Amino acid sequence: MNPAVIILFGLMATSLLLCIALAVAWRTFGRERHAALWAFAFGLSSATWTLNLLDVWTPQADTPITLLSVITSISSFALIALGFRRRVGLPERRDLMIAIGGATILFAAWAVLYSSNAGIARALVVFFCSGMLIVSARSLHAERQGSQRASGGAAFWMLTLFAAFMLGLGILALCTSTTNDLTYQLYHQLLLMGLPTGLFGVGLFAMFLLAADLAEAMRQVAACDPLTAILNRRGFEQAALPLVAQSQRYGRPLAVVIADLDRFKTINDRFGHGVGDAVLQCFAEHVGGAIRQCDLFGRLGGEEFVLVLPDTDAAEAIEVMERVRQGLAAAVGDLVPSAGISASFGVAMLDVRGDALAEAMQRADHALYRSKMDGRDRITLADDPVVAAVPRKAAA
Ligand code: GH3
Ligand code: MG
Ligand code: MG
Repeated sequence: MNPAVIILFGLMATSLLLCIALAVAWRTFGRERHAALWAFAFGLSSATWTLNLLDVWTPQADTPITLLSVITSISSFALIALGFRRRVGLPERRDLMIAIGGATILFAAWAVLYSSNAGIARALVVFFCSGMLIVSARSLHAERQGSQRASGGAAFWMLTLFAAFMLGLGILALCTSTTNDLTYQLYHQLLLMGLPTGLFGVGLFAMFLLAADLAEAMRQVAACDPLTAILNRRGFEQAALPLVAQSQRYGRPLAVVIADLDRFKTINDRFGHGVGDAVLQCFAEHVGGAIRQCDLFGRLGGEEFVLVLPDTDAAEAIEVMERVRQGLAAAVGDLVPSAGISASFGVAMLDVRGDALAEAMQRADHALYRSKMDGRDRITLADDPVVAAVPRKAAA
């Protein structure tokens, strides 16, 4: 059998398998649109190889098959780029892509039908594909710059290399005219070696990105409290580790606060569990609005919350919590009568000489216990009697 047929059949089957794998990933990984776009792209890529296979078998139908394979390969690379842009939430610019893709197809068709130099048609298609790979790589670059979801480092470099390869191939294609010259032979061999490798790489990295995005989403779900949408104990403890390490490394102060709503059971009993839930959400929002972006805030469970305030000494931590305490009734608003809601706080400073977070949290918890014992609605600093015992009634 003709070796070209064997190679093309292998490429057609591989693209089809990637198309099926991406379609399955689309179905099982939450039906993300970019997964569907990538599945379509590899379906079209498989169609391109099938057309090339037909081209080898039926040399008499050369021109229509060439034109069709131009259309499928251009559409396939455009869909890959659209998928990458959509994945990171960039505007798809579909109109622009259709305009550039359509113009490339028209020019390539003109070159195939009317120009004596077939190299122009080849170069146009290869340049378009290279452009789409650059668009895809730029999307990953934007993601690496602007978000925590940066799983695409290797994919970025792979796409960039593939784009550079296609750019070089396009320049080489411009120098080809007949299929007999030496430049064409070189172009063809490089195309056969590089294009399948690159496409296979794109398919593999697309699958990897879908899996990595899913893993990231699962990590976020596992670290998040569903009721208040803030960190849960596990998420908080993980996120606090680097802050604690930094504080100990540079000897900077770090405050740990434990907050507990007072007589919350009574709120549930009097107003119902639904209102209790709403109060918890309001409290989380209220605290979230009072702290800085660099502060960490989580729910330990029930009506108990925890904060880590980096670069904050005890007086500053107490000041922030005092603002939270005093503004609580207004924040909870219409949910429960303002007299019925208050919170107690325990504040502890991390010992930068080697305290573990758990130890600081334990001391903050003891301080909280003292706040409760002393009448609630107050802030207590660990290892120190009441520092800011300002019951609301007295303050008013
Ligand atoms: P104290 O002032 O001593 O802290 O009293 P308390 O009533 O706040 O504390 P206690 O530990 O006796 O009760 C906590 C209540 O919080 C009991 C539980 O039903 C309620 N609770 C725990 N988790 C949730 C929740 O997710 N939603 C609601 N609505 N209530 C919750
Ligand atoms: Mg309580
Ligand atoms: Mg409690």
